[in-house]
Amino acid sequence: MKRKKNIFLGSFLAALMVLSCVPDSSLTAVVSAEETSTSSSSETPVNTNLAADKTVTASAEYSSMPASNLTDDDTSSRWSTEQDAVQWAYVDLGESYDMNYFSIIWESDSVYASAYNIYVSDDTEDWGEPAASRTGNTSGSSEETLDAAVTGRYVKLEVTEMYGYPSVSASDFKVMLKDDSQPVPQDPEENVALGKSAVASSEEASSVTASNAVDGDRTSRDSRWGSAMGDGPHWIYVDLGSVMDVQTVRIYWENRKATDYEIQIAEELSDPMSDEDWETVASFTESPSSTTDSIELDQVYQARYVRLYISDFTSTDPDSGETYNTVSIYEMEIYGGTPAIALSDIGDMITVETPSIDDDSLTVNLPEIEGYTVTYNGTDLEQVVDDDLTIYHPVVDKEVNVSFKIVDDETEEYEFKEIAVTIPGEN
Ligand SMILES: [Ca+2]
Ligand SMILES: [Ca+2]
Repeated sequence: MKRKKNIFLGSFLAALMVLSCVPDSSLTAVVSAEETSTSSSSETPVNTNLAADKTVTASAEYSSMPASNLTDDDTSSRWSTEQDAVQWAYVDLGESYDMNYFSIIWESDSVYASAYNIYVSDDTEDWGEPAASRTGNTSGSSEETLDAAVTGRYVKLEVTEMYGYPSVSASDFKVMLKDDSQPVPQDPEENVALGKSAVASSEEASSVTASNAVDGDRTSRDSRWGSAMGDGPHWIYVDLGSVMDVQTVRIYWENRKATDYEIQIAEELSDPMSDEDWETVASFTESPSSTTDSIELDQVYQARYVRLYISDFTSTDPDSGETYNTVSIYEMEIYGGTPAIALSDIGDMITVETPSIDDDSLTVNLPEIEGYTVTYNGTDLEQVVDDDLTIYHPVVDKEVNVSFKIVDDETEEYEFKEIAVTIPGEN
């Protein structure tokens, strides 16, 4: 184990001594030399799991429970040795980092290591003395916080005694440089709009307030924001509480009525708020292609406020044909990155247009999303709507279930989605 030296105090004293006897130019040289020599340890990101997705080498591992399960950020997968203690696993962080915190989630609350050591080293031969040692543990999860940070590339978890079951097993191992004075970094896949405050230009009724757009419910009609009756513009914005990364905005529209709308951002708002406060980062002059409207911005923006500004919309719903002069969304989500979309969410983007008696073919709208393939998969009544979407009008109205297959191109995972549609009869 290598203790981190108190470098900053050292360089400050050195600078003071130099300052008293030489011109300013020399001082600069001395300070930059010190900075260079300490650069490797100053780059450790704080409050970040340094072990995430890093390579793990273990003394033993069961084939279906490899040691890589320790660093996959998934507590449902675990490393198991199927061998008794003493066993170990070490993580290669890729480069040398400072660290002062370790956490381990063991197999369960009844199967855990009662004694273990954690070593930190820059090589895998000489581990030195443990950075942390524990005996008498009685918990399914363990945390170790050091008084002073240590530095190294390799971090070894050594289990010397198990409780509950003899073979060594754990589901998660995290390594961090914790600094409570610094904010926890934003998770790019977290919806940072969830539960934040939202403000709208108007609300149709007290049951469809702006806050319904950030309550986490994307599908319930009674958990939506609806504008007042009347032409636009209408808008709704979310206050994230502080300036955050913004790259993806997902709007879950009640219907596809908006025909001209923008995503706008602001770092701060005037009092009273003005249209001048807002910068437009995405704009659309057609209806969204699906009610789930995933808008990926051209870069990561910094913003505290994110606004959906709807300049214009049609009062008639292009899918159902119903006319109602408001615009409405179920939910607005904001992400710092570009998280994957759940297959079920893509299924929700498919729409089937209700045919009239004159239509001889069924119109389906399939979302086009990079990395996913959505295909029409037939119906449960091929004599009414066949494989080519041809309609054979029945004698009386018939409800047909139209099936779609949604595939994640990379993982080849798939899901089916069925949408019921009524085919008008001849009579
Ligand atoms: Ca795991
Ligand atoms: Ca909602």
